[in-house]
Amino acid sequence: MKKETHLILALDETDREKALNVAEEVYDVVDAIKVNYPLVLSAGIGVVEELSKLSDVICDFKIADIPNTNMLIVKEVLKHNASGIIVHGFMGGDSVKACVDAAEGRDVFVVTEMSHPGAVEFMQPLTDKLAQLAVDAGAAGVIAPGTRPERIKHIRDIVGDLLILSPGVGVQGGKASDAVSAGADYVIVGRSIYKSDNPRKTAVEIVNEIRGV
Ligand code: NUP
Repeated sequence: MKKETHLILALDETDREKALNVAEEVYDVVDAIKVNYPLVLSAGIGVVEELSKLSDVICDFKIADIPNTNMLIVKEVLKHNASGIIVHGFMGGDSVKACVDAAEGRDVFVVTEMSHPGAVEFMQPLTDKLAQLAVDAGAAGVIAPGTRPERIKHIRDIVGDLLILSPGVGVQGGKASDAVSAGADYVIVGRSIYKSDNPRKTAVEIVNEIRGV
């Protein structure tokens, strides 16, 4: 995945045509496009391959199953030309390792602590272990909360030079410059861009904010 603007678009728009229009508008100002279930369930998995013609695509499927099922999911996703995949870590090291092995060099990102308020209930007490698990399993990087920059700093101390991708910027309340200052390599932004009247202008503004750090 390139690292030019440090911005990843979260394309959760469920109208396929609108989603593709937004992607075409902003693909050259983002380093990757992240898709999640909302778009894939509405438009079909083929949308991953379509988007991959414009940009690296990360499949945010938060895989969380036994090793064999994880492996099967990753192999299916790769058939559609995804560059990366997001997995959960709480099933344990063997399940994450199965994803890393099946990814054949493509990027696997492990969620360490989610960006929404409820993540402090069950995830936060385990964040350190999940971050260490990502390192031990050979993941390319982790997902850390853009809504809590102090937690990004903390997670950076554990994961060393692994990539940190931080969602939660914009509508969820996080600030792109704060997340990057705290150690995020990329910020992930969805609604603030794809629901904007001018997605490209909004994306460029976020990129400029990041460049100011
Ligand atoms: O901790 C996380 N928080 C989060 O928002 C992990 C995620 N993968 N996400 C995803 O990032 C979320 O599912 C959505 O696709 C995107 C954020 O979108 P938005 O809040 O910027 O619209």
